[in-house]
Amino acid sequence: MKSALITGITGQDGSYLAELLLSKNYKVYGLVRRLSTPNTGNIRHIYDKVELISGDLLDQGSLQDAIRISEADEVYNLAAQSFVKASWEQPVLTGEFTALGVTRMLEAIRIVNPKIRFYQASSSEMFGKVTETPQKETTRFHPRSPYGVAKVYGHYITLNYRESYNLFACSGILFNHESPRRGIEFVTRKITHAVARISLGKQKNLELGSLEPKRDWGFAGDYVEAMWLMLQQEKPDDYVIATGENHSVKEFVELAFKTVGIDDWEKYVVSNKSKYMRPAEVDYLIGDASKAEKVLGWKKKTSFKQLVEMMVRADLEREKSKK
Ligand code: NAP
Ligand code: G4F
Repeated sequence: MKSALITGITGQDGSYLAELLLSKNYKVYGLVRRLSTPNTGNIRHIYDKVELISGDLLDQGSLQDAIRISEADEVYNLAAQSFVKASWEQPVLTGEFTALGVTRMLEAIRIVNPKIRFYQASSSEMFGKVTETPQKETTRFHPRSPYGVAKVYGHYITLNYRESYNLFACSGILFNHESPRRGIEFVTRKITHAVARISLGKQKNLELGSLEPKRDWGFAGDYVEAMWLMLQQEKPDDYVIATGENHSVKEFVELAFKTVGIDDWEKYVVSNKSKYMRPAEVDYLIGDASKAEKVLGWKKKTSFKQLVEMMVRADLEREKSKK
């Protein structure tokens, strides 16, 4: 039986990855930071099947302990301060979690067991102000946020430990991926949550920033499969994971309202650009995942339409079941 340690198991991706690894008969450990009120909603359904270890990306010793306790064959480093907008409000903390946290984990692996296979959650945010379309593994990085800069550091330190210490360390450059388990502050979930509430008469309107930015949005459940595949190869490498199509925030809004039978969505949506403006915006992302398709045999399974409908329906169910 293989053993895996997931940092960020309580987040969106961590919960889907834990499900996938359990279905493959792994012993699954999750690193969780101490909170006064535990945040385990995303893993409630598998709570008795995974083992949680207390630790923090800020604390080197706790990472080494987690590796020792789990006797992990594979470590998936998904934990991060992952909300781009917050990275301007807390740039130093974002660097500590999202950049130096990666080095701490790599050091823990190097010291405790350098045979461990390591996955780093890199991001399309690293491409930022894009220099090439579509973006692929060789596209130059031009990050536009403290988060993006921190991810570039995490990406290169992973590559550096692979080259310096011969670690089996892979970096997945994942484009935006969403699901009903997405945090409420991200634009997709903010939209589907509001659309469900508006259709039930619980909310009057939806306030967003700019409706123009375009993202390559996929389904998180499809993307965790790619993470696992990267660690099953003969050689460690880096891969872009994306759907190869992009849509604007406006298109997402339109489709979400359409799912609940509302066509005149404009009357419910307020675009407050100044309130949600980021000091530097990423306008346009679209990925080329042909390397992953060729080498890993990975392909997206869920379309944009299916994703939006799945998220709206899940929010509708949740809202209906609330008193
Ligand atoms: P998420 O839902 O925000 O989850 C982040 C996780 O990190 C949570 O479990 C959180 O724990 C944990 N965490 C944060 N700081 C920590 C610390 N100091 N020590 C230990 N754990 C900590 O993020 P996600 O969407 O699942 O994304 C997973 C990873 O992929 C992240 O690294 C993200 O930056 C990256 N990524 C995401 C996307 C995307 O579109 N989703 C795209 C590219 C890359 P709490 O529950 O305690 O907060
Ligand atoms: O949903 P978002 O906050 O995601 P963003 O910034 O693309 O970051 C996500 O994807 C990255 C991969 O490229 C991950 F690395 C990262 O961890 C995260 O998961 O914003 C998407 C777009 C932005 O252009 C934003 O300015 O939507 C625009 N937007 C417009 N109105 C809004 C809003 N974003 C948010 N969160 N809230 C709004 O009201």
